[in-house]
Amino acid sequence: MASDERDRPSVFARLKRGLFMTHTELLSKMGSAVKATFEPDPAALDALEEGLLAADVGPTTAAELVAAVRAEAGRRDAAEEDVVRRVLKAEITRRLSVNGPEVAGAAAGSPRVVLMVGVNGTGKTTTTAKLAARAAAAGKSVVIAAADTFRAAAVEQLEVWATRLNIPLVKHKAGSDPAAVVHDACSVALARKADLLFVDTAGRLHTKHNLMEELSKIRRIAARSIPGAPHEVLLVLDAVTGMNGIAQAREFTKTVGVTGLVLTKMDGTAKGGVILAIVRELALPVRYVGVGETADDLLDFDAAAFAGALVDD
Ligand SMILES: Nc1nc2c(ncn2[C@@H]2O[C@H](COP(=O)(O)OP(=O)(O)O)[C@@H](O)[C@H]2O)c(=O)[nH]1
Ligand SMILES: [Mg+2]
Repeated sequence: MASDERDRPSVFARLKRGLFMTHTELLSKMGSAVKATFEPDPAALDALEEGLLAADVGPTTAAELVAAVRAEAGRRDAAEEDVVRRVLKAEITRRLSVNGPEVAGAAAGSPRVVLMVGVNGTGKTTTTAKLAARAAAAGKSVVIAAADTFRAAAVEQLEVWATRLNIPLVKHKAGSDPAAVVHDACSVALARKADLLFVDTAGRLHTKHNLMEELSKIRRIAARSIPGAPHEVLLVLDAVTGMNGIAQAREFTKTVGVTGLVLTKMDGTAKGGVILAIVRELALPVRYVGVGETADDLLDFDAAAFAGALVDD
């Protein structure tokens, strides 16, 4: 976690608020899963599996988590009340602790470039602004590139954020080549000796091939201007639509070299368990979780804290 100790309770509380529905449902199923201390109750284990499925962890993960609980609860020396909770927490934490591809550091004195990708409406622009805001608040020098040139509204949306946050924004007019925006933004970031350059991109679906080509070109242009860029590629996924977006997500991971995930809209109707299904599918680490629409509503992802928020009282 980048935030200091004093921030921890509030971060945890906000994560827990976001997961409240999932948490409550799961707890109600979890309670009776193991009645006798070392005698798992099959009906209760079925109820637990149902609860996990309702939390959107996916059928494979649900079955495996129940199997883990059954195995542990069946051990004669597992004479503890909270065996279900303990096993679930450990298993969920382990499954979410994915290393993912190595994230390159920026060369000394050159900006670190973070590329935001994903399909339309997942929260790329909002997350770009949130990340820029938190970096600026931490005293970093930040530049934003409006490389979603597909719609004029996209540039305007980012401009509103940039103005409010007082962060320099590099933009061209709608319809121009996004790689040219990135080229300019790299020059601006270098000239300002910025620490970070965040690149917002377009996410339209109907021209998937062009979009992927466009992202490849953005990558090439960034790498030509700044060594090692983009240092990080964050795939932004909407937790509400969850697994529906997984096919497209795989497309991005194949073609643009995603280094990590951002799961947005965890404050809404999303079932928290979907993170387990997504991480299992994409084998990429979750870096951030979006829990609202304001600049503050972004949490660093912490596997153990997430597991705790899901299954602790
Ligand atoms: N509740 C909630 N809304 C979000 C979150 N992240 C983004 N949004 C909203 O989702 C909508 C689409 O976000 P946007 O950043 O424009 O998505 P983009 O098309 O990927 O750039 C906007 O109305 C955002 O305010 C989040 O974490 N929680
Ligand atoms: Mg956008």
